Amino acid sequence: MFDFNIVRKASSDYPKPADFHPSYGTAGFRSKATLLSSTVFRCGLLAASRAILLNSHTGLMITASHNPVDDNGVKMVDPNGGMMPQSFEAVATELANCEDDDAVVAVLRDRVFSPMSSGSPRSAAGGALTVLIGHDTRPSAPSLLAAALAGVRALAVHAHSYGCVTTPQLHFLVHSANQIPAAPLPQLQSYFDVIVGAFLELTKGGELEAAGAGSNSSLLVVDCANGVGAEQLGKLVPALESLGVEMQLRNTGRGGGQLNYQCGADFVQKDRLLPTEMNDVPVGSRCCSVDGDADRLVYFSPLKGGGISLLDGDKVAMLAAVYIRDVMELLPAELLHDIQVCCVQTAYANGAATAYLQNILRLPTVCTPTGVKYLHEAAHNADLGIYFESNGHGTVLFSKTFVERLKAMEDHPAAKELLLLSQLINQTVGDAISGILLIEFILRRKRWTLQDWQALYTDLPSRQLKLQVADRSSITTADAERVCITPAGIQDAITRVISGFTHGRAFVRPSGTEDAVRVYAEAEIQEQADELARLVARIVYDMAGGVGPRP
Ligand code: G16
Repeated sequence: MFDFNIVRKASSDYPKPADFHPSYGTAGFRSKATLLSSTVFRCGLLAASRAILLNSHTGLMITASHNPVDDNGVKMVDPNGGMMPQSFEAVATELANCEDDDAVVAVLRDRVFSPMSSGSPRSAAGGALTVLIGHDTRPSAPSLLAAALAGVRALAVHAHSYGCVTTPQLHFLVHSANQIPAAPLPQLQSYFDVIVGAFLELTKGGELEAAGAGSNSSLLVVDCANGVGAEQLGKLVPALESLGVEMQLRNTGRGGGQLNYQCGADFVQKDRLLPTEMNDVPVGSRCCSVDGDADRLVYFSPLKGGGISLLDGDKVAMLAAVYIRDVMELLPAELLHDIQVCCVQTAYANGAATAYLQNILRLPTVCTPTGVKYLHEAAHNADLGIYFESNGHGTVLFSKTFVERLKAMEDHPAAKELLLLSQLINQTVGDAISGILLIEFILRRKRWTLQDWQALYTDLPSRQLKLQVADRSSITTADAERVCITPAGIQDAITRVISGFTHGRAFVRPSGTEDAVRVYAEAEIQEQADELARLVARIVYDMAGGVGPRP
């Protein structure tokens, strides 16, 4: 049985900075790294508590993903490899905001343990329960890792650090660790064994041709955002070579480049610019960018005269959907009886992507608020749930029922192919490594170039902006963030502006990872999308107390 006095004492080494009020956001806690020791310590306590209460291993990833290098954060992983349930977020915020050690103990005892354990928490007898921890490449990682370890150990739970791993690798490892009771913790290699193993099985036989024609068709240039992806992606080189793909890594962090600075999936998707250190990449080449913790992926191709042709998360979703539809058409009808396929998007999904899904692919679509935690849950409601945010975050989930049916017909080539896909595609969370293998496989299977893929549909021109306001929580939204509720009157003002633009659409929402309000606009031509975004940003600035220059 653990001892709350030990918790109280350990907590005193990690006092919360005065005037720091962290809140659980889109993907956990995120802030300037210098403020985060107490938060990470307390997340260690929380991860250990959930391990005890659920009698399972849990996980904790120290990362601020796409944010600047001086930020850091924590993502909490539940035993199934998914994110911590939303019902626990309020108590996480409460714990992170406790002003002193007694309050930490009180929240832990009364709010974390009591409601779930009917007053008597299970002990970590035998010490087998473990919190699996990973971190990205930020300089603040070692000190925050120490805080996390202290938090976990204060509850007499084991902690195991995997060191620098990607967020999806940590999710995968937590899921694996819980598959066989009392088995040793999985090695990182097991991740590659499953994902690369499925890729090699899918691509064996050598009948897949290099994607399209052209001297660069075998080359894939990967922008690693100077993040944790670089080292892990390097391990894919032999597998991709077997498919005739020469993978070149850029922005690996080894040349002194800064994490996420003018590179990475967020930069490429939002600014639609070529990442730094890639000016020599030939026009038309197949390129992709991952983010700082390698859970997002976007593809692109450098254009003549500058700029890029972007294939964002929407395009990845459509590629996956088209391919999976093709394979499913080969399956016997009885296997597909009652099988529900669904595609989950957010308000950021380009209008043309949604139209393609609904009118051409005729797939049911669901729109959720931003954040993988919402999309993942919605995708789980289908037997085959395809979800990708436009920013490149997403995956394809296969239900147990569907996998069981596929297994029962494994001799059928299409069933076998889908089964292998369910292993190649990380089932716990969006994964850039698994995504690259999936896309490279599909492009070759369909003998498509990036241009063929891009031609599935033409994006409506869009623009994203962000601005700072005095208090971003003054902006609240409804209807999957498509309607702004407060400040009072703001939606009417936005609607009035939109009505002046052909195919105009726009919305605003507070970011859950940065101190910013995000603005999205799309319209018939690029200049109009730019102008609509600017006008909507101006409304936010005027009605929500904008900070800095007026847009
Ligand atoms: C996180 C979430 C994503 C979300 C993104 C942006 O990504 O995991 O689901 O789309 O934040 O969130 P916001 O617009 O609220 O800042 P990441 O890659 O930073 O962990």
